[in-house]
Amino acid sequence: MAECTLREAMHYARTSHLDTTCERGDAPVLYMNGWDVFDALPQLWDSNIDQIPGTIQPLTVSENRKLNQANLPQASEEELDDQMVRKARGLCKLFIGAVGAVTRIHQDNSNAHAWLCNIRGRKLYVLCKPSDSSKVAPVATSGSKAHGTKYSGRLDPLDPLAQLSAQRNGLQLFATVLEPGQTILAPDGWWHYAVSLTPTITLMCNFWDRINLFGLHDMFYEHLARVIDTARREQGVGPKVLIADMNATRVTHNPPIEYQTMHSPFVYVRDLPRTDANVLGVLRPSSKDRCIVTIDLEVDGWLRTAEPFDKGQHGWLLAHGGKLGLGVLMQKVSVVNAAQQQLNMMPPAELLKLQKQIAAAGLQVPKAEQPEMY
Ligand SMILES: O=C(O)CCC(=O)C(=O)O
Repeated sequence: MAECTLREAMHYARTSHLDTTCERGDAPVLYMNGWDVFDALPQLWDSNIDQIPGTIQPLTVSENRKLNQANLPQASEEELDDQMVRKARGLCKLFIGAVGAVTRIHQDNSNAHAWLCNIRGRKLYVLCKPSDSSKVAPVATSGSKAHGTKYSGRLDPLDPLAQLSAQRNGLQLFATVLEPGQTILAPDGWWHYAVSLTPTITLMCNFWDRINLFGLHDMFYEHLARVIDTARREQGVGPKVLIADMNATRVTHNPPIEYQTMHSPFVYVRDLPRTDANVLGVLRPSSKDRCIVTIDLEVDGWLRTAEPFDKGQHGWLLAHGGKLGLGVLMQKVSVVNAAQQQLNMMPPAELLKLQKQIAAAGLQVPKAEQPEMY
């Protein structure tokens, strides 16, 4: 990361190709890549900037507003308006590229679509289909970021050998040179690569419509999970760091069993069975405030999702956080169903008798432990 003024960055982008330092390999080509221009200069923001003419209906702002209202109802309308403007403008980034400045092939985070508008200069873009992912040789970068990319590929589309092997593997490369004033759309999951052929200025904006809205939800809940996680830790009420003892009791479930979340509004999915591990994402209630997850392996209080979570990684969920003061987060659906079934199958007279006995004893019908809400 290099620090410089905007004027210096512009000067560098305009002139760096005039000497041969980079060409000789004596210095890398620097790229001002993904500058939060509208956060830095909010006076330049105009709510029309992130609009897309035509049939695409971006839902980024309206859906974010709904998610905020549902999950953070204490915010006032003005606060919400302000947050939405910040959100929208934070998704638009500026790129100032010298000749040869490259953005390696990658997929955008959170299933976002992106439009990239070339304001100045000419840029070569190479795109590959999501279904060709394995041929792009994806490497997941560590952790997950709020913006930018989590998935980059090893493929260098300009390397003649890579082109040959792409041809042999049946990998389709879609290439175009973007002229000033032209915009390219990289839909959710499409791999994209860019190289500046002349000095360039590009505006990029991530957005979501009805096709990839789930990605926006994931991003929202993941962010919320992180904020809460951090706050809990800072206040000392969060989960203690628990290093998973991989020799601890392991139980394999074959066939896998189903659990449902008890935890509202979501449960974290971590990449390791440790409370301080990366949050891969969150499981959201899909219906009636609950979501069902299938589990194949248990290590102490941790459950591994049977289905790979978030682009191929298995996620770990805390099943019973009693020891950690977290309360019960998950419960076995099979157990709940079995108890319910017993009650359902009981003849009405017997059921009434049971209820009377319970009431006479001053007991309550046992309920699942109430989850801690956060
Ligand atoms: O350098 C570029 O123009 C591409 C930027 C890009 O692909 C991105 O930010 O997702």
